[in-house]
Amino acid sequence: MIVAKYKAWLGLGGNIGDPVSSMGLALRALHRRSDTRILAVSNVYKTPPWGKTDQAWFHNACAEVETSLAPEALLATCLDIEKRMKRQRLERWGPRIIDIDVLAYEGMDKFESPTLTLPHPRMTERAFVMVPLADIAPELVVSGKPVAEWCELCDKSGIEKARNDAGWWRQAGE
Ligand code: PH2
Ligand code: MG
Ligand code: MG
Repeated sequence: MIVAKYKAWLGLGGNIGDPVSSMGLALRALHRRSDTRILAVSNVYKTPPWGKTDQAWFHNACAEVETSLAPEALLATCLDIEKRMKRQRLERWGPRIIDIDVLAYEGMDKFESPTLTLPHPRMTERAFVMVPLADIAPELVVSGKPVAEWCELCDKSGIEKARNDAGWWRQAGE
């Protein structure tokens, strides 16, 4: 059977525990699935908290995946991984061990359902999304502009590169 495959872009982040190893764990869980594989992963950035500022700094990264899951099924898969990693949802924009967001999906310039909005709301204003996304998809057009251009327009103050080894998300020996 021929299964259609699409590219999608994910944003990952966290500010409790060891977010870099949590993001690695989440990416490996996606890569192990037969319906999804990781094509590219950004550097990791340390980023000031956005929205709710009285909390620890985050680590953020983005990934490009190839998947046969439809957008909502991909989101459900990401949320299931968050749940298995014991993410607790206490307050909007509050501290979390892992957050996995579907940012964009090939061929879906605009998509709105009860569970998912694409592109991810406000992503183009958020440097913690656009800086890592520009590492792996500078030419991807989101809301009418390439990611690299949105990235130029963002307030990047405070953002620092934390990991730039391409395989940071893999486990030793993999
Ligand atoms: N996620 C949020 C709210 N604020 N700030 C940073 N720096 N990084 C995040 O991933 C983040 C945030 C809600 O998802
Ligand atoms: Mg989320
Ligand atoms: Mg989020």
